[in-house]
Amino acid sequence: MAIDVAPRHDGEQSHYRICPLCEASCGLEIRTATGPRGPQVVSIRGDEQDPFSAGYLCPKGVALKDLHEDPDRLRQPMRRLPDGRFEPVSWAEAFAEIDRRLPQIRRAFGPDAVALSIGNPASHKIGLFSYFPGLARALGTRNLFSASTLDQMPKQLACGWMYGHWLSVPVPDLPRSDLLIILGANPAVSNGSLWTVPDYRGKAKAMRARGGRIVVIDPRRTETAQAADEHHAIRPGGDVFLLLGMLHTLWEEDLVRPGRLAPHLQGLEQLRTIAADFPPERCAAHAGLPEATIRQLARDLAAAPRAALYGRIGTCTQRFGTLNSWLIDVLNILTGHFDSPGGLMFPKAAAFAANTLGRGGQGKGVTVGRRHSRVSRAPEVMGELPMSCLAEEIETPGDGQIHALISVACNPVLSSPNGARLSRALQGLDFMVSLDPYINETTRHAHLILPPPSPLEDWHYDMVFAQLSWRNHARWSGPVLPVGDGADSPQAEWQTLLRLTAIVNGLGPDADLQSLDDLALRAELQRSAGDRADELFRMIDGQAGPARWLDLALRSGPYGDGFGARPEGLSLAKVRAAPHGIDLGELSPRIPEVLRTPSGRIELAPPALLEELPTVQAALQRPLDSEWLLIGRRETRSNNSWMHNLPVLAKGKERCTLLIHPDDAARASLAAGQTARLSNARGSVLAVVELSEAMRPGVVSLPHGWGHDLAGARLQVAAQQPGVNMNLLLDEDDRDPVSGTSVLSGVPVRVSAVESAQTASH
Ligand SMILES: Nc1nc2c(c(=O)[nH]1)N[C@H]1C(S)=C(S)[C@@H](COP(=O)(O)OP(=O)(O)OC[C@H]3O[C@@H](n4cnc5c(=O)[nH]c(N)nc54)[C@H](O)[C@@H]3O)O[C@H]1N2
Ligand SMILES: Nc1nc2c(c(=O)[nH]1)N[C@H]1C(S)=C(S)[C@@H](COP(=O)(O)OP(=O)(O)OC[C@H]3O[C@@H](n4cnc5c(=O)[nH]c(N)nc54)[C@H](O)[C@@H]3O)O[C@H]1N2
Ligand code: SF4
Ligand SMILES: [Mo]
Repeated sequence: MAIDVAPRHDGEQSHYRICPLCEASCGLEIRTATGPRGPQVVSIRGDEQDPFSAGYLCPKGVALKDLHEDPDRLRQPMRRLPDGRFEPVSWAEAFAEIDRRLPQIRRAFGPDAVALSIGNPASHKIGLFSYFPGLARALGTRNLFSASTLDQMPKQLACGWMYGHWLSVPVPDLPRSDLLIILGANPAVSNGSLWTVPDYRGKAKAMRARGGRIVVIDPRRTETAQAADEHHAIRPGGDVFLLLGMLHTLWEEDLVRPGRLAPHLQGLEQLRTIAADFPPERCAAHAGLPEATIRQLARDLAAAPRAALYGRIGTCTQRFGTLNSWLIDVLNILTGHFDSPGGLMFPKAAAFAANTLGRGGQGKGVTVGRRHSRVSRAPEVMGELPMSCLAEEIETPGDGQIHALISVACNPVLSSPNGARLSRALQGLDFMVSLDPYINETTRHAHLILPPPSPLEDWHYDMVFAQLSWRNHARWSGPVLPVGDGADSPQAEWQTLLRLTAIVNGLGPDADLQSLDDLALRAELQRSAGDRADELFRMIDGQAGPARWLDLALRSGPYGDGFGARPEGLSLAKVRAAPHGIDLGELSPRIPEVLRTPSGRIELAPPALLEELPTVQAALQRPLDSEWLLIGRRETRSNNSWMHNLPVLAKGKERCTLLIHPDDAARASLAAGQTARLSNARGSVLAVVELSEAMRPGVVSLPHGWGHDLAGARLQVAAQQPGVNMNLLLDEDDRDPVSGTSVLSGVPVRVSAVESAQTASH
């Protein structure tokens, strides 16, 4: 069965495609018609018949057409010339050059000399997500970096320690909840994160209409808070104090009721000891919330019949990010709101979920710190080093120094702290290859850029987000438009990755990808199916590439047909035959089966986290910063750093503005529309002031992912309204040391008015 081939186009046709732009993973109906220039997109709307997203979409979904048609989007490999301009080259030339340069660097300096970095879109692309690990293994480098350490690593680490696998992340069961407390997330705009929940707004509205309550704890009264019952403006970075104060209250007021989970818990008594040290009256000032609020939140959580406390990126990208992620789950567990309807629950994905494989109930757990970064000695977590260590690892001479980089779907010059330093470091590399559709702030440093097909030319199945979904489902997306078949047309990214893997393995630039792919699949079958390997190999559907792995994962997964053992079960063919997807029902309890910890229990008191508590005690002794604290924000028509070039999203008023409370603005003699300077020891940026009563006094907000005025990028639309890069104010050494995740929020800054002669750029 041909998988990578788009359907024929005669007249107007509907296609069903999962939107790959954010975690909500909405099902879209995309209509195409054949015009003089071949098939074109006529309309994009939400697929009403999708059982998972039921017709929802946001403006970014519509922008898939702009992305497809964007003249700046690369369709061919590009090579950087000595003067910094790029010229198109053929795939054959590009790979030949890589074959000439990359293995030579590895021979000269060893495997750590080639670094790999991978960014957010990879988790939305099956071709990248499933073939990237092969390249990482072939390189054998310790220098592996990803956007996880700018984002969710604290959550994955806390879950790894507590439940035994990195992707056993529980999500709120909103449809059956009476109370949802949201800490440091804005799903009304972000559409959810580590919680795949298309149309959060609609679901929240329905929940409140049946008497449920939503409480938001956030330094800004966000769009989510405005549509909630209660908002508490926490001090940035205050979450660990709030959560420990709540833990104290639960024990002090005898509200600990883990219920059914009691026999599955390890370390309960240790929590009681910890809690004793953090009475709410001690925590209040540092949390920036009244003592009574801390106590009330704990009581409300304990009293609600069905409730969930959910925390996201605002709680992760902090000094105590991993402690926060751990405490959030602990509070749910202690109040009986875990693994039960209406609380935090574990999804059960149809494919690729490690927590559905094997016997279950017990496992190896997770390990960290098997290696350390060379310069800062940061421990490896999930096989990765902190993204904020990349620049120093390139710059610092000595054994293990990075000389070359393969960057895949990431833009760390804008997305990580101190991008200016990173930019200089990248420019000094001997060799850099980027897999990316744009010449942007990061890829402008690459010697070669290898572009993907557009999402409309590619097929997809969610490997990651089905494991984080509000409801279980299996959905397939076919390609909507044909990818050109010329030698220089975009090629599937799994092929690009496999070609790079072959080059690293010494097989040269022309290896036969089909036989390499066959070999890898056979090896896996040999491992998992033993004697039946040959038979299963013949049964597997999908020609080559990720489709075959998907068929294998579906059929051997928890709903699978077991290669004939359960004929009614799922297979690739069955999922493909359901254009709107297959509903697999609401979430159901999974403890103990989901656990993979060595003890076979939920580990409530991971030792490495307990070791952090003295640092929290010390922080409580320190006076609070008197400076302004800078936080970020997300905006519906934007997505991290890379969608500002799409006209349908870019139009309208300037969005990279500095939000400031009117009282604060008056204190600093700032008026709306005026330019303010934000500065600290790290740097200084200028931004236009926007007054907002929604800000907690003393806190200002700038969105991230802006600053598109750097020379050499090719983003014509984005350059017209470049905005400023707030990450120039962040310190790359400021991390949660447990997870390696950068502190991206609550950063001290000075704010002052700028003389009118200066313009709003840095
Ligand atoms: N201050 C501050 N900084 C932040 C955050 C914050 O909240 N505040 N958020 C952080 C978070 S949560 C994240 S996830 C990171 C994101 O960090 P990154 O992943 O580094 O940033 P993105 O802006 O998502 O960049 C994605 C890159 O992938 C490319 N791309 C898009 N589609 C494809 C594709 O199909 N194939 C390939 N090969 N490339 C593609 C884009 O052109 C772009 O270069 O940023 C982080 N940075
Ligand atoms: N439109 C849009 N959608 C997106 C993205 C985007 O860039 N634009 N990015 C996608 C990505 S990569 C991700 S990871 C998700 C993230 O999804 P969310 O986690 O929902 O991210 P944010 O909208 O940044 O919400 C974080 C909230 O934390 C608050 N906050 C900041 N500091 C603190 C603090 O110290 N404590 C507390 N309690 N709150 C704090 C901020 O004010 C903000 O409202 O969104 C995804 N969806
Ligand atoms: S919310 Fe918007 S960007 Fe996210 S998946 Fe849905 S349509 Fe795409
Ligand atoms: Mo993210």
